[in-house]
Amino acid sequence: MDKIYQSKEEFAEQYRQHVRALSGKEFEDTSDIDRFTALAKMIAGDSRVIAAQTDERNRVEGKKRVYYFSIEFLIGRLLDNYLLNLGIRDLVADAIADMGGDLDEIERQEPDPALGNGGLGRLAACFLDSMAHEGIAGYGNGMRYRYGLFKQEIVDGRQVEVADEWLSKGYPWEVKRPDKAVRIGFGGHVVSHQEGDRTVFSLEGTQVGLAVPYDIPIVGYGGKTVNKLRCWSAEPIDEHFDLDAFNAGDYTGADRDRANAEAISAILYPNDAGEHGRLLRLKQEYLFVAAGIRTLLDTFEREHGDAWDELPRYVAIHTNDTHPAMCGPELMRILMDEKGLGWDEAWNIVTNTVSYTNHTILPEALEKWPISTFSALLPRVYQIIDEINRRWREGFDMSQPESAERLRATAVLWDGEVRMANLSVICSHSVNGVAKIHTDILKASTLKDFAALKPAMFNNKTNGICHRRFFAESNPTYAKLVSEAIGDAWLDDASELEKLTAFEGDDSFLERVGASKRANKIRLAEYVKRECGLVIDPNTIFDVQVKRFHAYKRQLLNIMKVIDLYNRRLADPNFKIQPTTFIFSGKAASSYTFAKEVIRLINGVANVVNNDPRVNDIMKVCFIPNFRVSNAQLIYPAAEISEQISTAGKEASGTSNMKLMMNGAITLGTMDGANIEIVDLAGRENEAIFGLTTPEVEELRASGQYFAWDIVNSDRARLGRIIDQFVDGTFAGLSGNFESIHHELMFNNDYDLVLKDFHSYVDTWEALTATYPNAQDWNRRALHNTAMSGWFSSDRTIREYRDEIWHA
Ligand code: NBG
Repeated sequence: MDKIYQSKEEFAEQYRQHVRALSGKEFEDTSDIDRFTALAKMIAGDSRVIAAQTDERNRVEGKKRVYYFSIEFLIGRLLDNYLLNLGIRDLVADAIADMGGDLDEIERQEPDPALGNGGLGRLAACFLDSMAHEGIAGYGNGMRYRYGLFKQEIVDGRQVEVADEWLSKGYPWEVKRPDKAVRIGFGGHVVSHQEGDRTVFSLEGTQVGLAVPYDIPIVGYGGKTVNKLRCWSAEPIDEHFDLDAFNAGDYTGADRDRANAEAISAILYPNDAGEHGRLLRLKQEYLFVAAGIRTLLDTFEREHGDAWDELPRYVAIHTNDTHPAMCGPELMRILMDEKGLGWDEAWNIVTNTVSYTNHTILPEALEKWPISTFSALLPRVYQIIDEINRRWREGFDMSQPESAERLRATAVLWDGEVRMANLSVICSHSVNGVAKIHTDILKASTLKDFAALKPAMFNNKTNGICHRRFFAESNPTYAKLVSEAIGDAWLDDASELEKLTAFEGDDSFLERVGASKRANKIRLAEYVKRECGLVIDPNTIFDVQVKRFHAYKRQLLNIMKVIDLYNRRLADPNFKIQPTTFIFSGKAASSYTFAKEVIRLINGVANVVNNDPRVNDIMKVCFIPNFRVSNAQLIYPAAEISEQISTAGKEASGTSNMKLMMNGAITLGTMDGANIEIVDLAGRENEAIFGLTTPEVEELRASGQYFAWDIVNSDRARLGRIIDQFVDGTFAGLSGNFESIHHELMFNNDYDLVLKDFHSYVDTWEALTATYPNAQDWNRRALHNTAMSGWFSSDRTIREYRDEIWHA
């Protein structure tokens, strides 16, 4: 690797200069935040030099450019990651130590931009890293929200949402590019005129706003490729500051235009947000799509002139879920209305350029917009969608018995709504799911009619994770051990990790694996002490479930297990529980009442269990507030049990399962999402699998023979007790009982089959934890999981996208 700094002296001299230029002070007199800002700006500057070289190389080689459109990018902190990717982390740490500073402390100053909700946004960020590592000319195209996902505080056990001011201290990685701003029109009406035999459409009377880009460098491991993430911010077109209003004391009125325009990029939508503010969401979707499409066409035109037929050869547009679904129609609009192409020619280009990843089968998450809203906001785009829909229907073979149903299922416009998933499929040449089972379900059910019509376009790309961030960077003690054993080629090529299997019989190595886990548990315990004032014991098993809160993810099942263990221990002091700390973390969408109640329940149970001297040396419940990339990186390395307990068939893939596996946790999970592939790779004997399978869930639901009351009545002693405790005051100390949870299970007939899987889950947990005292064997399974986890590197996933979808 060519390094940008050859010695720590060289680095230190430059760094001192940067600190001076930025703060006007000597390094010794600056605060850590000044030190961070100067260092990040310096590395960002260095990265931009490499970015320019990358651009030049791409241009000379005529590389295909991949534009990854995603309304979320959860990039996390960048400094440590970039130092690692540039191969200078140790050099910089040493140099700063010599200067009397502390790199870790400096790194902690970095804001953790919450520009995403969960797995989907983090996946997009892992993909950026891997595209840069693989030398792909890959560009992220997203939104720059002024307020990211809310900060979660816990008050009386409840989730309270607080605005996340991640930009308040500035963000040194980004550069604003006002020269690259794009005008975006909303509203207005479509007019047409004839040019020869061509009807030309245009918009009149639109309200125009500006999309202004901020670029963040994406530094690939090896330091050869630096790509770019471009995030768009909304601004008014010109300053309409009303001085008269201001002078009359109407300060808000004076700046109304700015406030209205900026509202579009003010907040990130939580993913279950429901109806409110939906118009704004649609504006966001159009803004980043239209701005991104404009930019990529400008670049193409600079390099290839008006050879539009060549677009699919030089450009791939990937749509991450349905939020960028307007990529197809918007590209049609520009090719036809501005570049003068006919429909068929433009359509051919669009469908060979655009591809789509589906991330969920949950019907409530498949976006739909009322036609009335959509057509008023985006009349020309709507008109094109209408024509796409018309042609789709026209081309339909109606002769088959299933044709009518198939047309209903695949139409873009139906029942007064625009169906974004169908639009995404129809505009694409490739549709992929994110784990084997998920793709199978898409083909067999969610998108089965498309799969019947166009089987070849469906393919699977099992998700992956950036192993450099989530292993090398997050778990330095374990990473060091691994590199001592097998060298450090695994940073570049995660499949190298498999060489660790040679150490599964090496007792002293296994002991060191255990020691590194212990060090990580101590590190997490210190964080928990600092953040929540709770003391947790690193000698206990760390049992971890960290992810968004959602009914199907069944955090409820997990906490019911804790209640059950607690009850049984109180009833019988000889009942043996392997001492365990039950760790939860995650946010619930602000409008998702049930998920928020589960958070409150977990904290209610924690309040009882943690304060009960009869049990609190063997069990503790710990809810870590405000789950985000930065604290996730402390949690995964400390985990010993990875809870992946969704109702089978519901979790498209999951990615925390992969991160936890790589860090040596054993999966306690259902046969769902990528858990299935974890089992395939590491062997069922090295995980703990329980519960109904997807076909069993489907069969049970279809049978109409599932009765929650029967299950509870068949086990009054344990299940019945827990159900009663939701409402009898046992856990009500912080903020009351949990009627809605009781109601969901008993009167809503337990949609997520929590009761059904309860015994199998608790039994499997008990069997798994009973093996914990045999530390060597536990460590062996942990090591085996790490060794087999290399396939889950997002480098592998991205190579599959590159070869099989983007052909880049
Ligand atoms: C989520 C799925 C996860 C999956 C991630 C990334 C959405 C809509 N879907 O199972 O629930 O791991 O996407 O693919 O956020």
